[in-house]
Amino acid sequence: MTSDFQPRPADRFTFGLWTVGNVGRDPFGEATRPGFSAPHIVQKLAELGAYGVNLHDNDLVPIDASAGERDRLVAEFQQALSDHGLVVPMATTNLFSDPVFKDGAFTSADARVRAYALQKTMHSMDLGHELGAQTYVFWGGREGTEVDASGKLLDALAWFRDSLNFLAEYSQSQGYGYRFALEPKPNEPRGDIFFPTAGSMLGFIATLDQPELFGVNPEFAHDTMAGLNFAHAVAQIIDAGKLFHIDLNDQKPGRFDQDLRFGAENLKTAFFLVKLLEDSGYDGPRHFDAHALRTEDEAGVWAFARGCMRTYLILRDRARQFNEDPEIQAALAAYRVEDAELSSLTRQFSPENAQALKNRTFDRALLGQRGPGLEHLDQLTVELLLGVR
Ligand code: GLT
Ligand code: MN
Ligand code: MN
Repeated sequence: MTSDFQPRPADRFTFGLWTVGNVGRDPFGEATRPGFSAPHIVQKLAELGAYGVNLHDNDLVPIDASAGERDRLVAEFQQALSDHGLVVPMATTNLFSDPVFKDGAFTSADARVRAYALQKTMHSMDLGHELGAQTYVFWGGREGTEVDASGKLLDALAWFRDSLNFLAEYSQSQGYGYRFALEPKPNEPRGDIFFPTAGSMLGFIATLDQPELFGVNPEFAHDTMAGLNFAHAVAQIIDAGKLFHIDLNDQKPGRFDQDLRFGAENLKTAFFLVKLLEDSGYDGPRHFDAHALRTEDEAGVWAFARGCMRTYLILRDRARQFNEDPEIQAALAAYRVEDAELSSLTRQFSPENAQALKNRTFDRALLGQRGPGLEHLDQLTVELLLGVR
């Protein structure tokens, strides 16, 4: 392993066109920097050592583009990808910017809007396939409500399910072979977004016609906005075999959606997340769904992008160090108490195991007295992160 923390394509770092292309607009202020052309983004990301670039349909092709304009933009993008050796692992649809989607896309109460959302997504899936994407993300930014007087809560779930079932079959009928990754978020831009957490997505996936085609695209900032522990959410998704993609960034809890540079805010959670991803053998893209601060110019945008990747690599190296540190490993070993005989009783139910367990006497007071050593273990972790181990 090299320790220069220089990103390389083998690290599988990706950015969305919309991330480094973010122009710094917010609800109170106009753009603070110009956008970049897609070929320019491809060139810069390749120079920085990224592996790929992801996109919404309208990041590349304006919603009102003519067929000729579309073909020209796609061709220029493809040329840049091949010139600079970048791939497009993931594609998605913009179902949130245009006013037509102001009250939802797949969950709009207007059947015409729902049909248009399906049509737009099929065109976008065609584009993604043309560019080589194998993962298709659904982030339902407008799928939600401000007022539940709409009375559509149960209908919305059914409409969303019908849409995903339809699109999964479309992918198969076209031979696209997409895997779909559903992205939860609790709120913003809607007051309440449907499927606010990873757990709710996992529950919903089980109700689809072909659940094996669907997984989750969790985002660090989205769980953090809700005050949740992102590493815990990702662990549950991995346990379910559903980590199809991941959006890395950072966020202060309880704030508006900040999409900060990865590791900018919650370094410890970022460390445990990177350790979890690396230890679990996750081999998908590490996608940064973040953007440079609104204060920044173009140099700041590329400093942001480089920073996301470097921080990941540094944390990956710290995770390796954690796994190799004898004192930390000793503290971890001391934390766990194994008992082969008891484990053989609790691993699987049988009437005999149940009876043996009921007959057993436990010294509850003694068990309750044990100090597990977590203060020591956590301080060792902090010192490792601070670079003094
Ligand atoms: C938008 C959102 C992200 C989603 C993107 C995919 S678009 O930037 O904030 O969380 O992942 O649609
Ligand atoms: Mn995201
Ligand atoms: Mn976000």
